Amino acid sequence: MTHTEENTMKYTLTTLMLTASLAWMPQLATADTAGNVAGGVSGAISGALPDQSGAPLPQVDGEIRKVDATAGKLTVRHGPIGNLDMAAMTMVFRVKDPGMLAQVQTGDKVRFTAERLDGLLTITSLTVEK
Ligand SMILES: [Cu+2]
Repeated sequence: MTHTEENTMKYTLTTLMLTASLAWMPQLATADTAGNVAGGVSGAISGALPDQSGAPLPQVDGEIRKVDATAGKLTVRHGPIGNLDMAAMTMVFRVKDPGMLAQVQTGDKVRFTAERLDGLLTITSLTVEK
């Protein structure tokens, strides 16, 4: 066996291994999705608490104070949020859907639902009050 052939063998092996690991990528992606499912399961566990029995999230009244399209965030002056044990205040929320940012302008009155997703307070649905 010449050195060239040996190198070719090594290259082929490396390629095979790479291919094998690449073939695993979709599995990893699935595993990641499974991780989200696991997150949902832990959410379901916390949902077993008496005050979170999977009821629909309460609609919260708010007024848009600032739209930060770059950061994907909204500053909202909001009323009490029962599901988050939060009193009325002005604060920054992440939005679940970036499209929400295009629906609102500073000063708009809105009704929204908010949840803690991945540890971040997130507006999960939003409607503008006309
Ligand atoms: Cu708040």
